[in-house]
Parts: sequence; C-alpha cells; structure tokens
Amino acid sequence: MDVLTTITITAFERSPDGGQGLARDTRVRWALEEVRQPYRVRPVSFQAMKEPAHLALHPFGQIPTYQDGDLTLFETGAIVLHIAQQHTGLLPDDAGSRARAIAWMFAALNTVEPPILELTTAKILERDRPWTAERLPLVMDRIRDRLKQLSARLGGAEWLDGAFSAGDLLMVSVLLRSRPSGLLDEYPNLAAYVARGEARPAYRRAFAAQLAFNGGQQTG
Ligand SMILES: N[C@@H](CCC(=O)N[C@@H](CS)C(=O)NCC(=O)O)C(=O)O
Repeated sequence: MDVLTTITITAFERSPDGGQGLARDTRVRWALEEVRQPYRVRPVSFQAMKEPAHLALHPFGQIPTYQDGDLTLFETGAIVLHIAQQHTGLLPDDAGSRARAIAWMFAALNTVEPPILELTTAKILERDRPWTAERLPLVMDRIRDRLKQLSARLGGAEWLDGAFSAGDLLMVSVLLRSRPSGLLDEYPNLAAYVARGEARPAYRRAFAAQLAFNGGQQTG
C-alpha cells in the first residue's frame, strides 16, 4: 500500500479461501505489481457488496473494483486490460502480437474459466442436490476437455504466445482455480506453466499482500 497512490481496489473483507489467492482481487494486484503501480485496498463485507454504495461501483455487487481518479471499473478482464494499456510490460508493442495477447485474455475468462466455475457451483452451491453426484463427473470432464486443448497448444512453450503477457496473467489466475480439484496436475505442462506464473516476483508480491490481508480470517 502507498499513501501517494491514486488507485484503489476493493477486495473481500473476509476472503472465503482464507488467503489462498483465489479471490479475483489477486489478479488485479498481480497486474499492478507487474507494472509497479502502488495501490490501496478497500475491504468490503458480503453485506456491503450488495448495498447501493458498492452497487454504484459494481452493478453485480462483486469484487474487485478499480478506481483511479474519475475512472471506476469492474470486471477483472477490463481492469487488467486497462492496466496493461496504461503501462508497459503486460502487452507487446507489435499490433498483431498485442491483439493475440488480448485474445488469450478473452480465452482465459470466456472459454477456460466458465467450466472451472461450474465445478465450484456444483461442489458448493449445489452440494445438497440429489443429482450432484451424477453431475460432478460431467463437469470435471468439461474442464478436462479445455485443459487438454490448452495443454496441446502450450506444448513445451514457456508462455502462450512469446513473452509473458496479460493473457498469461489471466490464464494462470484462472488455472489456479482448477488446482484444488486435482485436475491441473493431470496436465504436467500446464501445472509447470502455472508454477512459472507463481514464481514471478510480481505474483509473489501480490500473493503475499492478499495473504497478509486475509491471513487468519479463514471462515472454513
Ligand atoms: N466476472 C467477474 C467476477 C467477479 C466475481 O465473481 N467476484 C467474486 C469474488 S472472486 C465475488 O465478488 N463474489 C461474491 C458475490 O458474487 O456475491 C470478474 O472477473 O471480475
């Protein structure tokens, strides 16, 4: 945190993951760390998220939000893209490479993240439904389909398309959410790709910052 910064993001007052870094403020922190932008964090309770003051910032009553002066943004994809466009380091200069990096940002959020979120829904929100046991393997297989395709595309490369970009930042963030299920480890090149992301100094700073914020607040 830096008192001189103009950037404020919101995060869970009590992250349900107790600081595993899976809440989406981590990806915004990571992007800000990559471009060395200091930021403040304003914690928001689940109750406050649904109240008018927060709904004015985020129409769906969620975190994270991003405020810088007069600009307020929601949606991590839009926030990370904005940060990447404002600073060097997260998008290539060449127009074609830049467009492809942005395509990977969309792929992470639009193609890879949805089946991973379905599993969370099935395991948590639909846990007590009579059909959940039958549905779970189908949801797991839909994740496998995507991971298999991504694994084939990545092959032995370090990053998805040349140098590390905002596309990798979002893809690694999304894949991290599949790790607790054990599915990520079925694809060793993807597991290694995620580990490379986690090893970046900027990710480590972002992770440590959210852990310091959430540490000791685990709700179970
Ligand atoms: N598509 C949104 C999803 C935001 C989202 O689901 N945020 C979660 C935290 S990681 C949240 O606020 N959950 C509480 C709720 O939806 O009530 C984004 O990428 O920013």
